[in-house]
Amino acid sequence: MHRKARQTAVPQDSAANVNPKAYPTQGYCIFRDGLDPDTVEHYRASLDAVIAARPPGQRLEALVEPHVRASDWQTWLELCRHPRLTEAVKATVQASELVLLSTHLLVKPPHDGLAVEWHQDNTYWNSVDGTDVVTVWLALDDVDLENACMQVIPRTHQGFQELEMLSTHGKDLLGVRVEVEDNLERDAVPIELRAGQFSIHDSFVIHGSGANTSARRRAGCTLRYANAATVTVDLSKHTKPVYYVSGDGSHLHDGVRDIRAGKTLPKGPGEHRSRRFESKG
Ligand SMILES: O=C(O)CCC(=O)C(=O)O
Repeated sequence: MHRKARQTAVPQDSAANVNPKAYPTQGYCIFRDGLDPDTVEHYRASLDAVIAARPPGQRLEALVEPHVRASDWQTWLELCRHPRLTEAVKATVQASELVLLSTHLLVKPPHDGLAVEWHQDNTYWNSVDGTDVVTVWLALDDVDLENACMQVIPRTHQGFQELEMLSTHGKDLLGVRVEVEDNLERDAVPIELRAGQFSIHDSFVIHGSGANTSARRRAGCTLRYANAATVTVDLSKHTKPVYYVSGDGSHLHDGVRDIRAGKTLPKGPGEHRSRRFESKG
């Protein structure tokens, strides 16, 4: 599974440069004009602090919800409402009402970074009802096939089918996978990015990544957003706070935290009630 590493420069002008207009058909798009270098450096330093503070033995792939769990959670919550990201999501899903559902620092250490088998994201979120849900994959390191960047199989979101999840019984991050035939796997596109660049993918598109056997770390931050006008979130089942990051207030529901531009961040980070990934030692 997954295309193997090759030595390559990050392509700036290739089939992987899908723009937001193509998102509805392709199921993903790329933003080369990402965060500015100072902001990226700021987040790389915050990532180093999160890594240094993690419990002994915790895997780097398991650094979930930094906007709730990190000691500098405000830094990560600011990222969730960073205008470069929220404007890109709005342009991609053609929506002005947005909520932030979750974040994850998905860091693969050199030499033994875990694979993420082919999967769809929507199948994990029983608190979320609707199809307008996307993931921003923000590169904090330069990522390419050599250090096991994410790969996407274009157009597999079409029809919004929920594929069966099978157990992997293997040493991978999720422990589950969907079946992908060879002729489909051949279409996989590596999402090669420089630090600060980002992609956006649909929650139904099939994606994953190989093990990182290279000598380079592979760090990214995923941020999941939903169109608040078309997606409902059951707050009693959602295991972390939901944040309203953009809109005119018409879809700001009770219990959702309002952090639109100009609003003061909440005094506390709220609660994270899931133990998923914690056994990954
Ligand atoms: O980081 C990866 O390789 C996979 C990321 C992923 O599965 C996701 O963002 O949904």
